[in-house]
Amino acid sequence: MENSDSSSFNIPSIKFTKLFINGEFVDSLSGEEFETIDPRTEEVIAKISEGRKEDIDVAVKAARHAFDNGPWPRMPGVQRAKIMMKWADMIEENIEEISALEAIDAGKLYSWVKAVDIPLLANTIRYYAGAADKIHGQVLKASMEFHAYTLMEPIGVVGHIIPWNFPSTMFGAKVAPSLAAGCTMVLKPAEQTPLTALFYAHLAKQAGIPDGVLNVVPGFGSTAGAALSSHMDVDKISFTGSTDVGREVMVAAARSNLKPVSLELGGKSPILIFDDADVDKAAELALFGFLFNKGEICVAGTRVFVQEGIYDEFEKKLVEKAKAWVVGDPFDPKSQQGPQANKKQFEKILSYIEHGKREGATLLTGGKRVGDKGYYIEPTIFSNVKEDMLIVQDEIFGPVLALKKFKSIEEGIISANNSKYGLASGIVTKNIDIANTVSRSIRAGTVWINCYFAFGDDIPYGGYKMSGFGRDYGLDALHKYLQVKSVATPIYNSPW
Ligand code: TXE
Repeated sequence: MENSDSSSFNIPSIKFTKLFINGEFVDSLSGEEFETIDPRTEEVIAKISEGRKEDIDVAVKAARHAFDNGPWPRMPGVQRAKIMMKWADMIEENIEEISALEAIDAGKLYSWVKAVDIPLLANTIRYYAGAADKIHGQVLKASMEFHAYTLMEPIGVVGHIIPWNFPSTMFGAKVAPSLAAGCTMVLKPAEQTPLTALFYAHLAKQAGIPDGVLNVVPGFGSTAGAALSSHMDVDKISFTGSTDVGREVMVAAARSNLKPVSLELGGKSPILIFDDADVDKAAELALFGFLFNKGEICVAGTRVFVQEGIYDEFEKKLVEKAKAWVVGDPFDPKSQQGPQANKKQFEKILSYIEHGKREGATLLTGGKRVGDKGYYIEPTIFSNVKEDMLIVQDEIFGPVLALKKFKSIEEGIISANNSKYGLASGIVTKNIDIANTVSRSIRAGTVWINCYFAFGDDIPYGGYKMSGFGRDYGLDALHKYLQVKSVATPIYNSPW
């Protein structure tokens, strides 16, 4: 592992720091602010207005009014699509500034955000814009002389709560399908990464999204987030974050107005590498699988099981590659891994690493912070792990991998499924029979065969088991924001 130099990138000034409610940037009612921190330097980037329960109330009221009386849910889908397309173009026109904001707020690689995250967000908006005029119900073959059909109606006011690891792509995954469906919404970004969501809100207004349709209220989970999930006038909550908070959100939804909830939660995804794999390619895949976005991705492949015939060679190659991986400033084009997004995360990862050492796993490489400023951590690989160790069971959400040998296909499948989570999984083999058997046996929402992180706007994505339920992306996500109304009428003057 090398440490790259810091570059002298021109950081943009921060233009938007207030709550975005009913088409305006406004101070929070309490006048309180919180700091958003640059994880490269541990210094304050900006002070952000802190939304609390009373601000959520105002935002929900604006969204309610826009839903009940405004043009958005009533306009033809093609018109919503036109506005959304314009918004997507405007996001791409501002890609450099947005990418820089994302890099300083979340410690993400600038070049990657610019090449992948922001274009993906723009395309997500376009994908759902394309669906906005294709939302329709069915004509039903009804018994007893009724003519019946279904209408697909927008679910209403949606509350979105998103995390800090993919602030832009998560924003797109939630906002785009709900906008296309004709919903109005209040989005609470993570307190660690509020900058890009506010920028998108500003552009949404310029693009023509009517006031009150998209409201963005930065704030903390226990105040603003809890107020949103327990609000009596919010019709649906879409949440991405930790499993513990997901449970709280569901309880709050049940205790208030029984609003439907979708949860995209934690993961501890397995990758099974079989004896027939190309060892070098498999090591490359596994390396990227646990180090992409510094391991701060819920589908990270953090449990890698390698069949015994190639285990030793694989381990050697993987460790070599991890040692050559470049950790450094996210604006430096040589960097492959920036700082962890925030202090809490940084400390959590280091404490898991210490725990792994104490539990008796073998530390093959890494295990320490990099430098003495910024939240940088070495790529860390443990071998000789037992499956009940915390480093094998818990989501660490950092650049930490648990490596284990397996013998038979059956043993590999049992190990892969030995987790409370079920978000994603990977299989590396040239044998179609193995690929088919294993992909049907793994209890996870996604199986990647001979690839990893194969995301797409049209590929639904979400969890089994305690990784949550409901899907982001694909038309499945659009349907989360629609509800079915059945309409029936007699065909002729029936006795009914
Ligand atoms: O998550 P939280 P944290 C996992 C990952 C990480 C751990 C903790 O393992 O290390 O969670 O991260 C809002 N009511 N993931 O503490 O708290 C909060 O403000 C309503 C996996 O940051 O779940 C933020 O907007 N909302 C994950 C969002 O929930 C509440 C991504 C997520 O924060 C709330 C992030 C409450 N009571 C973390 N408390 C993934 N699935 O990708 C907090 N929030």
